[in-house]
Amino acid sequence: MLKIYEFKGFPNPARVRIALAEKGLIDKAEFISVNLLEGEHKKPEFLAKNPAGGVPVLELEDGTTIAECTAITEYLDHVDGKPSLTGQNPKQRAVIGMMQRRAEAGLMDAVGAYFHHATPGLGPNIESYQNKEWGEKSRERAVSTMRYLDQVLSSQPFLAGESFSVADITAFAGLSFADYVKIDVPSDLAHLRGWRERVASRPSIAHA
Ligand code: GTS
Repeated sequence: MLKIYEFKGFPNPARVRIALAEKGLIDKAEFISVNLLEGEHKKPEFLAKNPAGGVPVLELEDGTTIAECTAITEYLDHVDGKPSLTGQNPKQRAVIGMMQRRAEAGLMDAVGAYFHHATPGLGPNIESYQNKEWGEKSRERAVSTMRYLDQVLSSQPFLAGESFSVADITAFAGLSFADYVKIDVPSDLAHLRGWRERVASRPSIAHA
């Protein structure tokens, strides 16, 4: 059994739930809730699993703990020897890795910085340092990344080319996070909106 420490409904755990569903592994996973609002992720027991104090974390049967959605997805994608989300040859792997990182830094992490710095975030007990200016700057970065992704999608169906990949998972979860914090997708970004509808219709998204 794969143990996944997470908090259901939150954007980074959603990335791993989608990857699990894409790989047909949802039934092989046991989900263990770590209540972020009550600060469970800051307790020593959890910090021993992920010193960064964040979810999700994958724990393997031998006790190995793997944090970071990209690393978890890499593991899940290769466990059956048939990678479908992270690329099958050097060029695909490189392009997917590049687009994944652009979506992660420019959208998911930027929306996260807005949430933690320019809104109440996880509440006063968890948000011990807030920098509103950085939060607002990060909001701008998120919107400019939406514009960039729209441009990429003007000439190809998915962020890394012809096939759905982990880059699409990251961007999709990033847009859900943006919805939650009320950062709108600008109405003129038709390619991004069309892509979002296509991705939303994948069965794996229902597991997010
Ligand atoms: N880069 C990490 C990954 O890929 O897993 C991000 C992990 C992360 O920031 N998780 C958030 C968290 O645990 C949860 S989410 O709201 O982003 O989904 N945050 C705890 C905190 O104290 O900020």
